[in-house]
Amino acid sequence: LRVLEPPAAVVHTPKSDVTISFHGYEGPVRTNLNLKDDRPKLSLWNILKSMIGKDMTKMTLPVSFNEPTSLLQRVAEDMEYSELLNMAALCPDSLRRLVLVGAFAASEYSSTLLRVAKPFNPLLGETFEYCRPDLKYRFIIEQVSHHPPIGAAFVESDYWRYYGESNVKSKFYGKSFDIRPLGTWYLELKNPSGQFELYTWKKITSSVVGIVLGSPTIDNYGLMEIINHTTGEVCVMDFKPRGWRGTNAYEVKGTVQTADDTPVYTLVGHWNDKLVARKLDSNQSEVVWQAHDRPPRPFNLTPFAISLNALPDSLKPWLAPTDTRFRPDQRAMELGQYDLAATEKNRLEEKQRSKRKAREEGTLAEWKPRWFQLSEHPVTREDYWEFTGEYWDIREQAGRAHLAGEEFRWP
Ligand code: CLR
Repeated sequence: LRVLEPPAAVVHTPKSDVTISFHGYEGPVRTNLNLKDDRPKLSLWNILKSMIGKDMTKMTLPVSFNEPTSLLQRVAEDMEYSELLNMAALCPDSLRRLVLVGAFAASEYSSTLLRVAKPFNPLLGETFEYCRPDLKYRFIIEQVSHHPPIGAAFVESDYWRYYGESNVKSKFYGKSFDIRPLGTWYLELKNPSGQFELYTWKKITSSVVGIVLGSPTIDNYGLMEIINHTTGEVCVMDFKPRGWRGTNAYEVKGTVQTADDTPVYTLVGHWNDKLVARKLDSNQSEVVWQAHDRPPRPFNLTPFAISLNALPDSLKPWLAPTDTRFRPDQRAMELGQYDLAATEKNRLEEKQRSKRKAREEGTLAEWKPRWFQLSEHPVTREDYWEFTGEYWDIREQAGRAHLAGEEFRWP
């Protein structure tokens, strides 16, 4: 087996309009938290057993079951292996591109390992942006609906755009707590001939299992189908449920096939470790994705996840006031101040409730998403949240005004 190195050519020249909004991200990337994870060890089953049949939005849990991330940031975690998309964009063979895109879609699950904790629920209109000048992409997500909770995201780079909605249905069955994502994810990839191709897929089920036995862990299972709408080629991956005694834990078995269903590659491995692509006619195989190391971190966060909530002074002038990084409850949690986190969380949720009531009573203007609008997707014809593109321009104005000592109000 040989491990695939990202080709040097990935170091491309970014378009100026992409670079412009990297302001504030000049500093080093944060990869650790100075925090002793001394949450009280409570039995999950004792807390949950009265909540069978409920969904996550109807459960009130002690804050010690939270982790210092938000659901918006959990979506940003999808970008940890964005290099796979750069590699796909440079690959002249469409089926191999699909291997790499499939590996990217599966890589999104590696960070869920050992993360039995609840991310903070975003407030309506909460946003989260994340830019990586070194990796040349920028990410933006907005909480566009509260009931049901929906986050609309848009990521762009020179060679690809990735967008979709995070909208999950959850239910506690007693034995397991299942989270079923509903939205479609879209990838527009510029291939080496300069043509944009559209790929789509839906996420599989995430589940907390082992609750009754007192050893809760995360499983991910289901069939994932990644379609290249431009060529009709498909990558199908089967994420096996952990199974009795964990025999099939983390297992992924997939194939990449032509538009007339002829398998050309197999893509197999484990979502917590690596994926190997094998070309069927030549029997050659290679590791296409390898999970990053997981050094011990508070809350079992990945170093990448820890980078998301960092708030260096250089970044403050550029951020929207709605950015997750400004949430006091989540910040308190990150600093290990769990009581403060709990009271602040209640305060914010109360405030949101009274606003919602005022809107229902007509004393407060109806709320509309600020950076996304509901549209019909030109290819799939499904409803989707279209990014208006405005966010980065306003951010630029805000940051410049701020540095010039002028007043600026985010619209
Ligand atoms: C899965 C990938 C999706 C986005 C997404 C949304 C909700 C997340 C889920 C992911 C992973 C599992 C998750 C869930 C919300 C709650 C659940 C974090 C990231 C945890 C494990 C539930 C813990 C509940 C107990 C502590 C009670 O694109």
